[in-house]
Amino acid sequence: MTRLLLVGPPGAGKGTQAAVLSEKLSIPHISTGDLFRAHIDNRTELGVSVKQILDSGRLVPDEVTNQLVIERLGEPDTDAGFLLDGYPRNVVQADVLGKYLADVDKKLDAVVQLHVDEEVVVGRLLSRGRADDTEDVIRHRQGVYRSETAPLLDYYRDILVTVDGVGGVEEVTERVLTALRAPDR
Ligand code: B4P
Repeated sequence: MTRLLLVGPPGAGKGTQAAVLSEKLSIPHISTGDLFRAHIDNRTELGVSVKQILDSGRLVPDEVTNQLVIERLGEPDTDAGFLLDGYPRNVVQADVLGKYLADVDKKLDAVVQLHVDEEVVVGRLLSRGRADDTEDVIRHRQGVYRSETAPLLDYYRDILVTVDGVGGVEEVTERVLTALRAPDR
């Protein structure tokens, strides 16, 4: 059983790596970004309320995000483990996750940081072209990452595994798997 978090700036390749890793490790991939975008596409009440937030690159309020994730973690497929991608994104969310896991007598195995320099991720996102991939919004999301999410690297320092996220997709996946298997971890 493997319980993992994937952390990195927007465009680091979290979604890309999570899709491959969840298949290789046979654990569900839970992406808060994907959950929000599915609500937006289906025009649910939640989707309507978060669309502007995603389009502007701000974070969705913690209560909304926490509830969505905790509900998802309550589904039976997570008994096999899980790979959380894009959550937690700040220390408040990390505290809520930690409390939830402690209540159900579970703990995280590792937090994988995909390390990619800001100029590289900005270039990647500009060529992806999602609705929230305009240069201003991308720069704003990088700022949110630095102020809100980067403190998690220290928060999780005891189980943090840092991997270079620059290179081909398969190459990066191999680096993550090798780092997770390292005996001194
Ligand atoms: P996310 O969906 O998490 O999106 P992201 O951080 O922009 O992208 P990611 O790092 O997954 O990059 P990807 O693999 O796609 O968040 C979107 C928004 O949702 C947030 O701004 C926020 O509003 C909201 N949100 C999400 N979670 C939240 C939370 N917990 N709390 C509050 N709000 C939340 O890769 C990017 C590009 O790079 C792709 O084009 C890809 O093809 C390319 N790429 C990937 N790997 C590559 C490689 N090795 N080499 C070259 N290109 C590569």
